[in-house]
Amino acid sequence: MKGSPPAAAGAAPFPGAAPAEIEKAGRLALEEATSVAALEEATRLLLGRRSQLSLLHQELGKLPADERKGAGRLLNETRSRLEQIVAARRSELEEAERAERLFADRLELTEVTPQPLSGHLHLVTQVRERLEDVFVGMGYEIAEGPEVETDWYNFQALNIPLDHPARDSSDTFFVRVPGGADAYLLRTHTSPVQIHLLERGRLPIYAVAPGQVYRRDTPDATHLPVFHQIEGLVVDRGVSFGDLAGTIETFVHAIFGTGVSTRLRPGYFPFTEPSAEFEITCQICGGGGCRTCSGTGWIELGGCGMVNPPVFEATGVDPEEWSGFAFGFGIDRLAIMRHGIADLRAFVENDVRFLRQF
Ligand code: 2U9
Repeated sequence: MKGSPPAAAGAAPFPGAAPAEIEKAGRLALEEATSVAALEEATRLLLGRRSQLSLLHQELGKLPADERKGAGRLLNETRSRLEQIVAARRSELEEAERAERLFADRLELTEVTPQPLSGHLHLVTQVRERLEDVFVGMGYEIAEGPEVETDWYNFQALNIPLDHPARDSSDTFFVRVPGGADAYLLRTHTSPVQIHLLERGRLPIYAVAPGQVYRRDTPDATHLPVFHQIEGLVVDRGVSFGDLAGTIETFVHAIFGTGVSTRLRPGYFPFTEPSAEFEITCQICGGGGCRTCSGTGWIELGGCGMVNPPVFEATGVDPEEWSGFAFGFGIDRLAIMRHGIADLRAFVENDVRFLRQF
């Protein structure tokens, strides 16, 4: 601490502590004060009405007249030096306390830079791409087609009779196109894509058609009005039902692992004959039997069969020369089976807490 040097202890005429000693002790006390409050207390003791310095001042009158003036000056100078030190120390301590208060009152304004949220593909898209990879690996091409179709491609060419319940307006979304034909609709399956392929006439065909399809269903745990299918079509010379069974087993192993078995049960579809439903080992119980598989140990994945000759005839393919098989299943349904998801609606609710798990 800066300040004037202590006054030399003159031959002061005071009894008790001389002003020089008071000043020395006072400087020390002022330096040791570490807060404004402590400084005020030290100042009160040092310079206050009942301080030694004030008492000495009161004693001045008792001194002989010729000493009084010098002694008075000595006391005043001592007081004034100490007051300077108090002022300097006060501004130091006030500044320190202000800084401390500011620090304590500061607002935490540190900006937290959010991690950029990196999006990812929806689970259904991931499963679709995985399926595409598996089939491409088996030598299939990926085929796509329009989602708005005509009655011909969605029903007639597939041998679906006029009175088939699937044609009912309670099952199919019909589309009114201004100035267009009446019979536009949202495809109810991806089968029209294969009709386009057959009509194109470039044989043999090894293709899968994945995509979005539409049915007038009320959403519930196992139904969505917009869902995803993948259908396969193979047309070649001498294609057999055994080829179909082997193909199904191959892709089921690729998707679910070789520990999962497949089996076929008789079924019926207008576009395939014979037709079958294919089942895989229940993914919940591993085949032991549970509520999900009604105790059978098997769970249905999709349908399949040999292409029905009327479909070949409708598309200009000679059924005497060519034979083929087809299969189809729901991608969303496969995804919930693979990932143990209880309710299909989770796929369209867009709750990121659900979506980011996959
Ligand atoms: C052509 C010839 C035959 C495609 C097939 C199925 C059996 C089938 C359903 C499973 C569940 C659709 O998602 S799902 O509702 N599909 O059971 N689909 S055979 O047969 C075809 C397709 C096109 C020209």
